[in-house]
Amino acid sequence: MERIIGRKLITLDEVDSTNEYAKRIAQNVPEGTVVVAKRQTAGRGRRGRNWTSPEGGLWLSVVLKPPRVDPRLVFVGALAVVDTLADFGIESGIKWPNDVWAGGRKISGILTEGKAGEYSILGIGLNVNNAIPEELRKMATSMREILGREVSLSEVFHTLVGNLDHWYGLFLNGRDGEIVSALKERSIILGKEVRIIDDKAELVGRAVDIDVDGALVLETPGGRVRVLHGDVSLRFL
Ligand code: BT5
Repeated sequence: MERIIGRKLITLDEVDSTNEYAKRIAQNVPEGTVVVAKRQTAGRGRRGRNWTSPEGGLWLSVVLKPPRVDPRLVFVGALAVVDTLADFGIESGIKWPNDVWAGGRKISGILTEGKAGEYSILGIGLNVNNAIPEELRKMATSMREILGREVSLSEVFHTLVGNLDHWYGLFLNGRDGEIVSALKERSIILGKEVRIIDDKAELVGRAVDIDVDGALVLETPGGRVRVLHGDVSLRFL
């Protein structure tokens, strides 16, 4: 099958945010265009949070034009990151909905954004050889820190692009069941007590399942509750 992800590559030394750049060009480039930058001056997480993006890490965004807007697109990114880390000998797991953790700390975060009917941007930040700032050391790690040596950023990049192509291919073919079951296998939260936080409410319960729509199923004192991702944050208790 013809590759989609990486058909066109845009490499930058510096940018505000690869997601912002990708949004600016989305309408004029083919699906699968990858924007990658050595450093971001205004890298972003969800809800306007900062994403620290010094040189040495992998900061990229993919322009996608899927036939439907689907919150499960974020899983395509998370699964591709987990496979990439495995290809470099690092065991990792997914903290639903958008984090990848290794050695008990966050090594990667995914940010999907889009305009219905036009494009979706899949942004991925992966700490590779970059330094982790002091204030994040307790909660963040990098491939270099785990392996005890630097790895080739371009090898990591090409491996990730290949893995993204694989999982996006399944997504396009409607194989959501496989995507969600892979996500469950690699999940680090199932069976754990968690707290879900969004603008309006907080919910505490045991994470018992991720259903086929990608929603997290929590067992709470008041019964089972489905949490659709959108904009929620999850903390371990
Ligand atoms: C995320 O948000 O985890 C999504 C991060 C997406 C970053 C990529 S890089 C390429 C593309 N361009 C962008 O501008 N963004 C995407 P969230 O779940 O909201 O987590 C944000 C939190 O992670 C911050 O509040 C920090 O606590 C922490 N953090 C910041 N920088 C980090 C880093 N380099 N490594 C690990 N954790 C970090």
